[in-house]
Amino acid sequence: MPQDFVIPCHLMRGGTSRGPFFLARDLPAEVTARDAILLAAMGSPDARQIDGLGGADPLTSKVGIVSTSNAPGVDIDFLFAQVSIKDAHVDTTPNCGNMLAAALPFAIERGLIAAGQITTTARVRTLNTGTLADITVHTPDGKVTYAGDAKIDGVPGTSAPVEIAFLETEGSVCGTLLPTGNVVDTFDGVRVTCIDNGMPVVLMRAEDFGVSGYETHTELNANAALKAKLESIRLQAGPKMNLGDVSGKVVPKMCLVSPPRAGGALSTRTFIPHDCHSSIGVLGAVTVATGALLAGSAVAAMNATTPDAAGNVSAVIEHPTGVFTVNLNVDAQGRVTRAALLRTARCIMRGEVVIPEGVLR
Ligand code: NQM
Repeated sequence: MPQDFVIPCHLMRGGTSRGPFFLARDLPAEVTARDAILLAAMGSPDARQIDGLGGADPLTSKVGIVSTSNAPGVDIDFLFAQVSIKDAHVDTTPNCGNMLAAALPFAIERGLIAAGQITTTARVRTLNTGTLADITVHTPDGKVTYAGDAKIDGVPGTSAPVEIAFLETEGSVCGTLLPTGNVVDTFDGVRVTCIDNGMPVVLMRAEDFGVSGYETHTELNANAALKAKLESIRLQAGPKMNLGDVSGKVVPKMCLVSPPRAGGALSTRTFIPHDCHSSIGVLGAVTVATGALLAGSAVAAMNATTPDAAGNVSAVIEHPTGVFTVNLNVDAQGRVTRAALLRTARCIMRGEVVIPEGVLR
């Protein structure tokens, strides 16, 4: 008789992303078998993800996998999986700071972490890259609360704050901050900065592509000629950033930068990498802020902020639906040593995902 796979799962919003969260022990350890389950759970490959939990958008085709950590000083491990919508492909190369925001609430709900009486802080390692972050959530009376006054652009309403402080993010995926060895490279005649401070990103000036950089993400998503130009540069930059052939990968992200126009440090439109983000990724924002502070970078001249004498700078990154504030600490050599930011999270559903045998591909 055909058997269903029935796997405990919470559907969580983390920042401006959403997806199912699993305990690692509830999924197969073997990667091919695990990915088959994740694809079936999300309803991929299918443009509408009609037969699964995916929301037919890269920001809602994401999965979080959480376990207790055995690394010294680390409380929990978080593995992020970007599930392709149209292809039978799961990418665990990059981080996702948005989904990371839901990892600690989920770990507390599933009993991996004992909650404090007011707040709970835990050190979380993102297994994709080894990146460490100290995360604090609100836990009045020893229970996670999602209700609160914190507001992030891209999410309606307010929620309890989730504070994330990344400790060392340089070269997370590419090995070094400037993986091509240059502050500026030129591809197809366009000056770019290839950089990784938590997320591999190619920084470019919007004006070099004949756009203002203030278009809506929907307008940019309809611009096929622009997308083709960006993909050509991405395919050349990827191997030079130690990422190999990136044709099937979701990194590097492609970020168009223009001068700020809402009082921020600069304005961005980020392709992740083929769709324009409706806001900006978390580690994407950390990396963009780092690149903007870098002397001589392709977009440095557009940056309207500088660190104070103690090396602190609050970089307000403008994006299509508002702003994202990243608080950076910069050392005497100009190296970013810490990045703190605010997210929110929510548990949307607690239950089980059911996968009939015939759905596994
Ligand atoms: O950059 C989108 C998101 C992300 C990733 C993406 C992210 C990050 O908004 O840390 O959060 O760049 O694919 O969830």
